[in-house]
Amino acid sequence: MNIFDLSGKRALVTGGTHGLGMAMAKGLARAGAHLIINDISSEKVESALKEYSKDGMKAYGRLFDVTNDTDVKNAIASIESEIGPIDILINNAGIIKRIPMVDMEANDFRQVIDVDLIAPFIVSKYVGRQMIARRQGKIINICSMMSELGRDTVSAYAAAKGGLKMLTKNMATEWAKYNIQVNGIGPGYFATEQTAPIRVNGHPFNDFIVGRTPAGRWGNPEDLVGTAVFLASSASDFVNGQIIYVDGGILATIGKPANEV
Ligand code: NAP
Ligand code: GCO
Repeated sequence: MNIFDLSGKRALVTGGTHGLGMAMAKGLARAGAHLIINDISSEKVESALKEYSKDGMKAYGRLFDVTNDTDVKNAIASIESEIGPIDILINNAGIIKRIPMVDMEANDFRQVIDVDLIAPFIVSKYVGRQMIARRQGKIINICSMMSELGRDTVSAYAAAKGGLKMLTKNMATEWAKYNIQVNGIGPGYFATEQTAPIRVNGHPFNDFIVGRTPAGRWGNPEDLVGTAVFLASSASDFVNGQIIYVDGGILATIGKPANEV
């Protein structure tokens, strides 16, 4: 019996058209799941669907803004009626704004909180109602190092990801009794579009992160697949309210001086 088998399961991945979302979605598909991929850009949904089908993966595309309550409510209802029950939800969609707090406009702060914290609440609410009725489900919230650590210029992001960690624990508290497992993944620093501006060769942050990470490298999106499949499968049926950090050891260490070998 393969407790990591996801055959016949349907997985909704928000922001699943590229980056970490696509890598985790492909991992779930390789374990047998059918995919529903969301984004706000129709071009990105179309090109992502071509890539999934090229890899022989069954994927449906759904265009909706995860921050728009009515959009989400209608999208979940149409997915459940046209495609089928959602067994797995990955709240992956996210944005970041790197602005010193003293220079940050309240609306910029609000926008980050909207996408990175309020949207996981909204999407989980409508998917959760169906999972509660079916007495089963898996929800995975994509947290961050900023769920635990602060960093210059990312105040809104840290506030959102810190909040998402606690939302994950509270969702587990409310829904575990319905056989719904809610957990989080906290990626370290991964090579995606989101980190491209700080991952430039010679950029001080790039060298800092490579030195600050005991593994001595940036994460590859595929490094998240094992943890995503574990938290989406029956292998984690008694795991609830946990944040699994996949960070190459960043949170395990105080780090070392740059010139120390
Ligand atoms: P990314 O490449 O920027 O992907 C983010 C995805 O979210 C994109 O598909 C984006 O769509 C989508 N999105 C943004 N706003 C949306 C909205 N309102 N409605 C629907 N979709 C929306 O970022 P990533 O690096 O893959 O990150 C994915 C998740 O992991 C994020 O939550 C991020 O905070 C988290 N994370 C990333 C890292 C890292 O090192 N990369 C580390 C820790 C945590 P568009 O492209 O169309 O805007
Ligand atoms: C940043 C990065 C981080 C990563 C990630 C770390 O500017 O510090 O973008 O926020 O995306 O969240 O775990």
